[in-house]
Amino acid sequence: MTYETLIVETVGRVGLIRLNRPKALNALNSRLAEELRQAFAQFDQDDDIGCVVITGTDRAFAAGADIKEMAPKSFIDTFKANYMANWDSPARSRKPSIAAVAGFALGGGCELAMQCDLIIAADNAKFGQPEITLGIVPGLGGTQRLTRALGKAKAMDLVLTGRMMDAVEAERCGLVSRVVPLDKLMDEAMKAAETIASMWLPAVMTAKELVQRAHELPLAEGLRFERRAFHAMFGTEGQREGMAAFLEKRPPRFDEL
Ligand code: CO8
Repeated sequence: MTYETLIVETVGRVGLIRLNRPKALNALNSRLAEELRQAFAQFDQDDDIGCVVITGTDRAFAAGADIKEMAPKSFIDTFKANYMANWDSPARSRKPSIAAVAGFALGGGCELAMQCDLIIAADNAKFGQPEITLGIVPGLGGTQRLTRALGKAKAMDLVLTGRMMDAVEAERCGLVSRVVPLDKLMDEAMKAAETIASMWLPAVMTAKELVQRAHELPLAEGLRFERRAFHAMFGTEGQREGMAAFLEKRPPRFDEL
């Protein structure tokens, strides 16, 4: 598969996707969304991939959906094509993903990062939902995932004013799991991805699904669902190997299962 808007590679058990439209600050267009769908599908099907990292450049993770592509569209164009309905590859993927964010993560860029399971930010990262300044509203989770992640006060502030917040504020309010110096960003993200990818994949996929459900289910249902998944783990070779390794004081050999 040849990609035009992405650079896609495999590093050990980690799938690495670099957004590659640097002249447009990695603005997300339909081509890029389709290529992301294909890259995620490829990694999802590959048993040797345990985690995916998405990143951009030092200047921009992604400065939003491509305004040049969007500007001429009418309501009927977007409605008939169900525009952006398939721009949710990281959220759909059953494998975990990490957004390694440097520079701008705005609009669709912030929404793409939020679809990933962890955001690791460089100290120059800037997050925001500036759609309101373009006369529109967020369309891919900027009012929904952001509000669940940060709460109403901060989400309203960002969505209604369109202002940007820096990495320190983003970490303080829970959008970002770690902030690191720019020159350490990829090391940190790849190390985290390698750690995740070294675990037993079915347990990792189940853990991701459980945390995702926490946003969707009432607490009692979520707890029941979690307990059932926990019970199911005892029918797996991952549980046998993980616990045997602990008792035998050796590292688990999940890669041999
Ligand atoms: N779309 C298209 N081109 C862009 C975008 C964009 N979102 N952002 C930057 N560019 C282009 C500029 O047009 C410019 O190109 P050119 O050199 O050909 O004029 C180039 O990138 C460099 O940009 P600037 O010269 O503007 O760079 P500055 O450092 O002066 O400013 C900013 C950087 C602040 C990031 C500025 O470019 C900016 O404000 N960009 C737009 C940010 C924005 O409004 N984003 C939200 C877009 S709407 C949206 O995302 C809706 C999401 C819906 C769901 C999406 C699902 C994934």
